[in-house]
Amino acid sequence: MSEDTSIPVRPEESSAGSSVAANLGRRGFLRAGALAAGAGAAGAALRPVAAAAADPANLPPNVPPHSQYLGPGVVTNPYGSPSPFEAEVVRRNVEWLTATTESSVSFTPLTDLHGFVTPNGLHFERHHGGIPEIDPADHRLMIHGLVERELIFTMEELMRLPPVSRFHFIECAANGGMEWRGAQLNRCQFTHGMISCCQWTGVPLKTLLETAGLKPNAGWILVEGADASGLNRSVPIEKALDDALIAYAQNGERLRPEQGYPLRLVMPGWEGNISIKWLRRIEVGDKAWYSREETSKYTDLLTDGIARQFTWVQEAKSVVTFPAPEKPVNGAGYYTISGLAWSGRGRIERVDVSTDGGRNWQTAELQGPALDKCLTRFQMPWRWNGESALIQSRCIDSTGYVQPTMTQLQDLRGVNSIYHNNAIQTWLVNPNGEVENVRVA
Ligand SMILES: Nc1nc2c(c(=O)[nH]1)N[C@H]1C(S)=C(S)[C@@H](COP(=O)(O)O)O[C@H]1N2
Ligand SMILES: [Mo]
Repeated sequence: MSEDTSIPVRPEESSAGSSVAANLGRRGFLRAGALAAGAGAAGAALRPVAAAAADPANLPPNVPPHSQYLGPGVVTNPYGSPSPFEAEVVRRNVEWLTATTESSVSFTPLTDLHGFVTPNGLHFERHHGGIPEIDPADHRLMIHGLVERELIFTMEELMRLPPVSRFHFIECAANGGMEWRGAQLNRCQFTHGMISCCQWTGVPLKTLLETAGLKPNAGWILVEGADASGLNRSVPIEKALDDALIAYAQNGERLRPEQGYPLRLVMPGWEGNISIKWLRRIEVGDKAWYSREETSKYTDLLTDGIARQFTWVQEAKSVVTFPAPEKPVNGAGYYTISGLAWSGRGRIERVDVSTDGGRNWQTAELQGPALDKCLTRFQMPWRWNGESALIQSRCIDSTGYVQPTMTQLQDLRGVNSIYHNNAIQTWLVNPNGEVENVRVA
């Protein structure tokens, strides 16, 4: 019985043994908590909810209460939610980054994910005017401009068309934007969490444009959202006719309001800004519109004072998700280094991992499938000797492009950029197991 404390505890379960692990974990949290203390709400969100130590009363040979009594029945929780023991696995924001929460970002907890799919409730969010509440019965998608037939689709009409389902990541161009001048945020969630990956279901944009009939001089489209920001971007017709998707579902269910319910554009491999949420209008034209989001924003100021423009593609990038600042190492011994890699130009071909700051590299195993413009999980066995280690990953995509170091990136781009930081990340593992965001190259 769980009340029977007379049953001896096995030595390895003794409080001395488990408190080391618990303290290590707690130190890891405290460190992240100290960073986030300056970050207001994020500090509160980082406090651990439960100690990791086991209750000896629930361990063999005892029979724990959950094996002795009936649990709640079906539809106790009609939609379903994660175990209360997973309460720390949530999106987080960094309060000082933005002036309001309506025009802000929340980050995916990458270090708590498995495989390559992001659960819908953990997909990162980037809104410019908050989340509109849209009744699908009231939503329309309009196609006009240089077309033979101007069209207005209801959701019901769109959902009668043959759908496709494809796995793709969406990454904000500003992912890692705070790290250009050196290591800043001590949590992988904040350095890399503006990326998520879902199976998106919808209609190829090509189908809709062909139904409308493109005029011969159609060269660009403008895509626009129905939120208060009315966000809009220009897209060359070649990409629009290639793999652009008008999506109404993610990971098997209708889009979440945060992801653009009832309809969004998914522009595979391109900066997230172009994947317009709450999509209401597509105008076909013969040139780009040069909107706010492709002039004042989403351009990259170089050292000579000239800004790069229309830098659509998210170049190949990777990050180790274990170990990481929020996932410390618990004593010398056997571990599996794990992480995620992706490329906006194709598939991930190879990922190399270094434990000595990039001096020596070993090829990691790709968990597979390694899909086009999709997150790919990699892993490598690691025996930690308890000494300081500098963990890095470097990916190569199907075009042969190799993920650069920050020095290589800055040689090309300077330090004025916010967007398109795809540099190699370094995590310093300290002898006490704590892990820190550092810059070595
Ligand atoms: N209508 C509209 N679409 C939008 C935005 C927005 O604010 N309004 N944000 C864009 C940006 S900057 C990004 S990175 C992605 C984020 O998609 P997510 O919130 O589903 O992660 O949506 C893009 N689409
Ligand atoms: Mo973005």
